[in-house]
Amino acid sequence: MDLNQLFSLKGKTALVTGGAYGIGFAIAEALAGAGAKIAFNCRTQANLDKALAGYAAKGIDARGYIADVTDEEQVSELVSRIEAELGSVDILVNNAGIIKRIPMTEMSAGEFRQVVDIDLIGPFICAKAVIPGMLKKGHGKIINICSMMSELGRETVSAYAAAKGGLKMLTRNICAEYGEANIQCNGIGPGYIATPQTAPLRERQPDGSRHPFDQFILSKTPAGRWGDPEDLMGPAVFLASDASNFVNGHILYVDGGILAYIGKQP
Ligand code: NAP
Ligand code: GCO
Repeated sequence: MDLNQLFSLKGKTALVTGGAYGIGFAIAEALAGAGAKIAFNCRTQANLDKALAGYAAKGIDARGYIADVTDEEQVSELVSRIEAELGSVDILVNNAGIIKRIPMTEMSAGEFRQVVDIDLIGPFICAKAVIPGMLKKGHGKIINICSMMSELGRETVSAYAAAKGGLKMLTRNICAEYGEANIQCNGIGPGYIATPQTAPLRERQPDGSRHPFDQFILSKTPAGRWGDPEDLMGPAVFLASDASNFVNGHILYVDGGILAYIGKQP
């Protein structure tokens, strides 16, 4: 077996939702490095333009599209445009996501619904849009970006945890429903990663000290550091490649050991 071939994505078309920056951008860069053609979407032209410049600076000819993952029509149009320009989607990374950190009793149902719409229903809509093409081709890879909150609760993130817990089970259900068609659906569960989404949790205090949550996470992470988006590049290539053809319904946690650790004694 040629190991290089096993991990190669040459000739494959990948769609990374929310690939304008953060984890999505790093995963798209990794898939491009393994040979895939890259498509990504986000909601604003400004982020799209900035991302295209970022990809170009890395020598990646990514195609960017404005599409909201919660809008079935926009996603259907997105997938059709990718098919016309790059070929049908072989690899879908459901990465687009938001979080709202609000105590449950202060969170409106609308705010809860918005998080679930983007973080859980969006991945459903995108998977539903690409699976027909994967069935025609006789293969496909779907990677859902889950979270520590797929396993653990924490104060103020009820909607996010509910959505990410649901995304873990959606991953398993797509595996159950389409495994026989040679479609593998797995999840990546990042730990605490330094991106714009977690920037508020890492802000330096007025006295220059670390944010209390920053200190907390360091005490809960055996690796003793926050993750970088780059830490997710290898796991993403693995789950997008033939190297994982018998891995299905699995959530691969890339968390520096958080889920295995009770936490450093104060
Ligand atoms: P981020 O920096 O906030 O980036 C989120 C991306 O999603 C942006 O490109 C954003 O672009 C896009 N997006 C948001 N809502 C969208 C929508 N409705 N339709 C299309 N695109 C949308 O977040 P991140 O930290 O990179 O996280 C990426 C994923 O990893 C999320 O699912 C997050 O829950 C998950 N995750 C993050 C961490 C972490 O510690 N950072 C850990 C575990 C899991 P626009 O705003 O321009 O649309
Ligand atoms: C939070 C963080 C986390 C991370 C990630 C952990 O407020 O607790 O934003 O939710 O984003 O999901 O895996």
